[in-house]
Amino acid sequence: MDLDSLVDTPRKQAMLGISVAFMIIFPAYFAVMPMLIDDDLMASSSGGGPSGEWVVRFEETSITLQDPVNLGDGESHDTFFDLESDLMIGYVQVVVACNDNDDLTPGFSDAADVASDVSGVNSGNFSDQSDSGLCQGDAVTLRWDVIPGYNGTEYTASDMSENEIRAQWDDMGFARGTWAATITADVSSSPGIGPLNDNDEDYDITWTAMTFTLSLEPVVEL
Ligand SMILES: [Ca+2]
Ligand SMILES: [Ca+2]
Repeated sequence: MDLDSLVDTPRKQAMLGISVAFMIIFPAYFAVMPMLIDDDLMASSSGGGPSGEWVVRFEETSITLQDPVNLGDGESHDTFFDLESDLMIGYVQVVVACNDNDDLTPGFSDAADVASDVSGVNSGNFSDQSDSGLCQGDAVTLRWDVIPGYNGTEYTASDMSENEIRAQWDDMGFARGTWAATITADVSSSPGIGPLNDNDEDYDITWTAMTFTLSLEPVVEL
């Protein structure tokens, strides 16, 4: 087949012209197309996700355990909080509340001494804490941040990918296990004898683990 037989009619000339045009246009199209696609979208296919602005929200659900106890002066109570969750855990805390209102005269408020035992908690390098406080509301609060800086407040992240944000709020599986604390009563009563004298106190012990799921919403500039 020689060139003349390919172009010996106007129709064949037109067909050849179209074929040549496509041979030129297609390679050019595929060479140029990647340059037209946003760099961030190309990066997403490799796993990093697009970087940009995100509204980060924490949809929180708390796990709580109430462990009320009545104690006399110097008596102790061990309290345990078995914690398991498939969700992320932001923090764990124990609050010991008491309200001493059974003294004949003011000025003899009872108190709570609280000391934790985190030896039964999986990993995380949590440190034991202890504190004392008067029975006028929340006497003692001990709190452990499972994820550093966690406060559950919505914010806007800039120049970060979805994966980077999720990594920042990953609890690494820490904080599961048995949290424990010992509460010791310090009952103070006004001088004198009699059945009306203050000789005990009610302590409300509340354990809380704040779990959450992340909600990420890209900020789209219109
Ligand atoms: Ca008292
Ligand atoms: Ca009391």
